[in-house]
Amino acid sequence: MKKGRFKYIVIIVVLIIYAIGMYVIFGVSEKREREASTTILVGDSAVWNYSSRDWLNMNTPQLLSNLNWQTFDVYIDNEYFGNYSVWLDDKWYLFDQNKNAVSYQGNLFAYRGDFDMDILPFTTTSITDYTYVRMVLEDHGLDPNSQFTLAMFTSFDFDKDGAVEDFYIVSNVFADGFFPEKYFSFVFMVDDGQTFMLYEDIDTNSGVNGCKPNLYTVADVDNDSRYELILTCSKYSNQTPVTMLYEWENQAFEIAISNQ
Ligand SMILES: [Ca+2]
Ligand SMILES: [Ca+2]
Repeated sequence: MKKGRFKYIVIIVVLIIYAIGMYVIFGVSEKREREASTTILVGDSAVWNYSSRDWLNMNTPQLLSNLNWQTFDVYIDNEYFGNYSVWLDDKWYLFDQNKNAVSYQGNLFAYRGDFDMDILPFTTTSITDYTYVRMVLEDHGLDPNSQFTLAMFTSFDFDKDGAVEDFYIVSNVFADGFFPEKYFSFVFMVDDGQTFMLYEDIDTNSGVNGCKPNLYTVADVDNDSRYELILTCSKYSNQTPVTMLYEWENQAFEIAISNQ
């Protein structure tokens, strides 16, 4: 065989191996994402449908009543609870196979879909190290020694690189016994000393317009092997909490869908 021809064969073989490698790395997860279809219930505040890579807010009585008696995989406070039929009235009610009511307490997250959803169990604890919280407050022109009505922390390996990321949830809304000049709520992630904001709200209004954020669910809701985050923000009154689904895109959090 001539040397030149051999060289071309080697290049072609290398290109084919490269193409297969790229397909395995990117194509498979993209294909899984494209084919994934699911309906998720986030407490009583949001029902979202995902299919053909599009999110839909299921917020009409017609769409919602179609879900009655359908079975969902149900999680309470991020722990698997069981496979139950759901029925919507003033809230989601659960029923077992014999249509016996199943009571629950805590944050409900449920899905039905054509794939097994990866849902990350996590718990939050009180913040002990306020270094990054003070930095964020200062960056926003707020008193770094502010008092809080909420100061929670959790850590998990969000980007699956083998090291945990830290998540901070802080707020001073609905203060009782102290009177902040400005009301604020922040939810942010710290990865390798860098801060990435999910939610920020600052209000000079002395009223009760603010909302208290909560990191609700961490799950790969579109089956592309990367986690998404669901955040709720509760108002002072009995209004439905603002509910947002965040994707991690190009080193930043983006809202994929919200119930508002
Ligand atoms: Ca990580
Ligand atoms: Ca995902």
